Amino acid sequence: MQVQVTRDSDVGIITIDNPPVNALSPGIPEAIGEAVEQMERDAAVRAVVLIGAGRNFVAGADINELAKVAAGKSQRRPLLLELIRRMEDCSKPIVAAIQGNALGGGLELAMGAHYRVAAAGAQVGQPEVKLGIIPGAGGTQRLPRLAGVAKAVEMCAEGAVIKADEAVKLGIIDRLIEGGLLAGAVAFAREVVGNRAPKTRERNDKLGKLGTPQQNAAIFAAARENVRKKQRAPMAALAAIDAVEAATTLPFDESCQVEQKLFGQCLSSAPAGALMHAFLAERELAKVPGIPKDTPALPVQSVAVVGAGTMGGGIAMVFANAGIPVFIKDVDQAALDRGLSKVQNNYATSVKRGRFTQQFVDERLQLIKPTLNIGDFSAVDLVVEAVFEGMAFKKEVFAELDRVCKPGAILATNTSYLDIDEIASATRRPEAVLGLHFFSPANVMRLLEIVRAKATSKEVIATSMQLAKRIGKVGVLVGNCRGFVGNRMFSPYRREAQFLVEEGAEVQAVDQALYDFGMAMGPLSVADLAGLDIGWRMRKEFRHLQKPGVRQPLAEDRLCEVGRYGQKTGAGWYKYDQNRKAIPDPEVAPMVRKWAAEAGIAQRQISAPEIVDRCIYAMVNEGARILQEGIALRAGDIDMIYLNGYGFPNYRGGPMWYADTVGLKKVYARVSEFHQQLGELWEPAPLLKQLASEGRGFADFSREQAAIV
Ligand code: T1G
Repeated sequence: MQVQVTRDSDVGIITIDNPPVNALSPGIPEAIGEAVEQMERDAAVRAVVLIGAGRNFVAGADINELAKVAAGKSQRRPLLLELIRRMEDCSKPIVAAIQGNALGGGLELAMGAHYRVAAAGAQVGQPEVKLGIIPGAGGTQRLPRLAGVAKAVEMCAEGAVIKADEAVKLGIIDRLIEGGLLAGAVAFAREVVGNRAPKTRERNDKLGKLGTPQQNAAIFAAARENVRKKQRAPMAALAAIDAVEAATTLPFDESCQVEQKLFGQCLSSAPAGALMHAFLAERELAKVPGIPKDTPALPVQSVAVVGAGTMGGGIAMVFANAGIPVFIKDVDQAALDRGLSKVQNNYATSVKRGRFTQQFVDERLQLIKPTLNIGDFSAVDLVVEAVFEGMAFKKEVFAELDRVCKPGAILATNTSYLDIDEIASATRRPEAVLGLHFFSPANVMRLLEIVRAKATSKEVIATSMQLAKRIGKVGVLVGNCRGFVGNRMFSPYRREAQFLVEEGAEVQAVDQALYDFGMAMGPLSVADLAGLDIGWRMRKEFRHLQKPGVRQPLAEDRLCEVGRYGQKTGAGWYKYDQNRKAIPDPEVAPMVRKWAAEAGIAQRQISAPEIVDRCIYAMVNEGARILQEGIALRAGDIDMIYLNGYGFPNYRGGPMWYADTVGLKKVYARVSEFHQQLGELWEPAPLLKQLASEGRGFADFSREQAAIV
């Protein structure tokens, strides 16, 4: 039974028991409603406690179900809204007893009770906006009645959760319970027998006087300005503000209808579908065919990092921040000192910005142990190598690590594109070798590509997946190929951005089009940040592998030849001032025009939509190959890489989700068009062609693959 009814003498207890988080899945609101009816009828019951089983109260509506409604595959019935009203109308006092999370519909349910008590550490919030929707069961109406208009607007528009002690101060929670929550809640319920608090929907004292909208006008204006500034797709946040505003200007029933209407509009919007996909896809990552959740993981109590450069230092910070002691090694004292001073500077900045306290930083720095002696690594559980990219050198490092480290220690490389099987071949423990590909700055970026090589053992993969969580990263398991998933797809994206400029687009127009699409930065700005010389050097190194007759990037190589490497030399696609602020450089366009003329590249006007299609579909076409080759387990895994490591807008769900929403037929047609115009780099991926002809999407394909496994 997902909803249980018991009794402690004169107090009835309703327990919601729907693991893992007591989401309000179909059947649960109905069962709570029946339990309330039963309590109302039972003459022996004088008060009621509503509690969640396990660690949480209720994490809200079931997001799997909402996603179906958002996709038009299911109908929504406002059962929760009705249930909450019914609870408020109950003649006996109902006390919601909150432990863990009361979020979204969970908080709405609790606000339908007459009282709320909470265990220390509990938290409440209306995080719906993070899913592209607004509270849909009266949250925008009842929260301002408990917490006041300003706080309710903030909570509904920004989605942040708040801790129980703050919730007490705000009036959302009536009492903190020390000791056992259920016993405390039952005792509280006895105190209020015969003295039921007013229904939340009738508590109007914190709303200001109805009919005098000007008194809250400044709050709403400021909130709107704030979300427009902070959010690139503020539709849901603005709707949340509108709904709270309605609570202050209309009678409850009417303003509830406003909420319902806005909720429905948000739920059927593209951002809602994308954001719910992102929530669910992030949780799917842990599900790896053949590696069940209970696969034994190896203990990771100490770590070592080889290489104290920007990457190595950042990686050391990641482990230290998670409380894991970490050695950091470089070849000489000067390199080590440079690396450590960068780490110290990073921490100092975090203290200045209020992200960490000085004490936290001091403790973390204690955990970072610089060394020149690889012998210090003999007892560590994991080593992450972050030396410069060169196969011969990496193999030397791994051979040495293999000699020094204890049997069973995991040896990971942070390479961005080298073959991990070959690196593993330098050791006698290929089963313990894998890629842990952090993204720069490692202490900030959430993404971690976990690269599985041929021989990597299940235990090593399971350990790495769990470790990713522990160090606060989104770990995505990928296969071994050049550039893995992220960089392999980024390369055609960047290539097309460059080609577009060579064909006549303005540098700023390319960046602006992709920024407007939602990318955190335009591709040419990213190139300047990363350094144009990296690609230039790689192209020189691998020139012998280039197929004759296939178009190669030209402009960035030429920019490098004239000393424009990007931000690091003060100029690349843009000029940079002392603060590294990009300034459009009028010298660039004529240079590129000249190079293009020499290479016989025709010039033309290029529209913003074409810029977006060229760059994004180049990425998607490569993603389709990656998916078909099994380098990524699911389309959603690719999306998680792009959302967490490449600045892809979360409200578009990731490149593969975006392609599905456009429709693969359309995407395929456009890719085919580019293929005709631009040649073999645009050959449509076979999977894209197949799915387009079958009228299916990447998500459908991934679901079917999962079913086969
Ligand atoms: N629905 C369905 N499944 C959920 C869920 C939910 N609301 N919340 C969590 N899960 C699953 C999750 O997929 C995972 O599954 C497992 O629980 C553990 O989650 C009407 C419209 C509660 C803070 O946005 O923020 O209410 O992987 O890995 O780190 O107005 O989950 O085990 O199969 O995240 O301990 C609003 C979302 C919904 C809250 C726990 N609610 N959840 O974090 O574990 S909309 C939310 C969370 C709504 C109403 C509306 C977190 C958590 P699996 P986890 P965690």
